[in-house]
Amino acid sequence: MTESNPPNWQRLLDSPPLWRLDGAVTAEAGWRLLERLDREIPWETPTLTLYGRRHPIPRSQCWMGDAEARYRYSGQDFAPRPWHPAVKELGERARALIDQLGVTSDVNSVLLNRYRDGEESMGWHADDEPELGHEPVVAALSLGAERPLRFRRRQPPRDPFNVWLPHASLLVMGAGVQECLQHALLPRAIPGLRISLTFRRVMPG
Ligand SMILES: O=C(O)CCC(=O)C(=O)O
Repeated sequence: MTESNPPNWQRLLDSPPLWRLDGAVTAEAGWRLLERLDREIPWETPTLTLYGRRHPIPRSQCWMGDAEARYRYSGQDFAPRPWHPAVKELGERARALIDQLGVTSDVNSVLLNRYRDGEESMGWHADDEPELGHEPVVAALSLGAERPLRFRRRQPPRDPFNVWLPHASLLVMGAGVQECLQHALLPRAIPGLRISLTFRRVMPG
């Protein structure tokens, strides 16, 4: 952690900046939220076309946010679902926490991802869609099973590394992360449900 960081935030990478805060919500509140979101979110499993064949994504997800926060992801257009009250509250909490870092995070939307077990995953990508604007800040709240988010540089040397995401932690990917790095949640023999909420700002089109 560098001196300029508020207490409790861990600075995991200097450039581009990556921070993690453990206990962004209490563990107990986090377990209740995990169970509630699992039950109440309208989870979907869209299909992707890869080499001309359609495949369901290996997880389920839900795009949620302000009405104007339309998002294109992997070639598909997602209109946001209206905020679930618990998710809205978490977004406000995430925003207040990110403010402590002195970075701008005008959150207006969130991608929720649900991984039923370690076999479910998300492949290499960067959150660099044009509607996220220049150097977006993306913050991921993790609930449930602790899994590593793997990062690598876009250019050689790739220098891959893991960031473990404990239950109730908040990872903040600051300015430049999406331009310099890719990330993935790779399959891993780790049992248990995990839900992540990746808060972001989509520029109204
Ligand atoms: O589940 C995670 O922590 C990763 C989610 C992610 O990479 C994304 O929403 O872009």
